[in-house]
Amino acid sequence: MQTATADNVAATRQKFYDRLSPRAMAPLWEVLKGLVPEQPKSKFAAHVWKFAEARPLLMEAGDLLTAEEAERRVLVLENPALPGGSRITATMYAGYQLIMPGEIAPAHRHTASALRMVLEGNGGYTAVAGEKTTMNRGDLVITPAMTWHDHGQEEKKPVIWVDGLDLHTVNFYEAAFMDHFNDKSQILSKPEGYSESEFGSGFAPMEPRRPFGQTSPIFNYRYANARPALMRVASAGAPDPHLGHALRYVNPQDGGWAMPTIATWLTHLPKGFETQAIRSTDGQSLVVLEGEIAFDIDGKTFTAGESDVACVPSWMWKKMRATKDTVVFTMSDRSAQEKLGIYREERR
Ligand code: 1HN
Repeated sequence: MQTATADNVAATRQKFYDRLSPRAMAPLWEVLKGLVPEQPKSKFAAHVWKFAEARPLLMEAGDLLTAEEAERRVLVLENPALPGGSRITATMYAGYQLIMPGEIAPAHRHTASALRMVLEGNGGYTAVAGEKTTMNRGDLVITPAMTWHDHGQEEKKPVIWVDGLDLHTVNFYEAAFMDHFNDKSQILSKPEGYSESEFGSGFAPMEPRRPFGQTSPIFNYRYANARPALMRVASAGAPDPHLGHALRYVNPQDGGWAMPTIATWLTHLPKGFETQAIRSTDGQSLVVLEGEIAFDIDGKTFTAGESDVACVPSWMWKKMRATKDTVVFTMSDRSAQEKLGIYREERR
């Protein structure tokens, strides 16, 4: 009898809902719990992409089509929980990109901001906003929103890097624009190293200028500077129990993150060091530059070696153990979350 009554109630409510939907309305109480979870439960999976598997496939792609045909010849790192989504985490796109000798990836610009973590530089270059920079392993090269950029290689070896873009954030806001330049390469207006000299050597222009808005005016954070800095800092004290020895890339104009939507930092873990468990609301992607790491992500284990890429979705407990002296680059949506006031972390 009671069940019949419950069925009755359900049927009555459903009839009511059926009158709402043609009018583009819905009852909040049926969906509230899903809309406002008690804590984050990521739809994405932790994963590691092995460079040893990716590189031969990338070289095969090099035979299949030119960089010009492809516009960008990239193997997208797809989170295995969302095939076809072109996402590594909830908000970020990442991929391994290849430029073959003599190629140019033609100049374009878009609202999404990009970064490149260089794996094989070999004399290749990126040009951003009228300035060229030569790429070497470990360099962090930034393409601020809406700046012209093209890549090329005039030497005889391939160039490979990891791309990271905030494009799912931009697309979420339905705010994306893109333009193609009327030539393969943009016009260079500054000598190589100009931005680094003007903004990144303890100097700034006399008249304050923010050429890229909230994004750093330095667009190549060279590993040749970053690595010795990290190692010197590491040599002078014990690693942080949760972070290891970590330094973040800064915008010299305000001391904040180098990019408004993508936080970037470099971590050194000495061989044998294991971090304590930490979880945070940002979706992280890590590129191992040196050594090897054993990850424990929410109880699952993964290992990542040189040039491998790992992703750690939001709010999963993370521990890292260095099986060799290790340097890791991390990119995440933390800087965007901090600006929105929603970033949180917890440490054990
Ligand atoms: C892009 O502009 C690049 O410039 C790489 O190298 C990957 C993925 C989606 C949209 C634009 C690049 C990209 C991209």
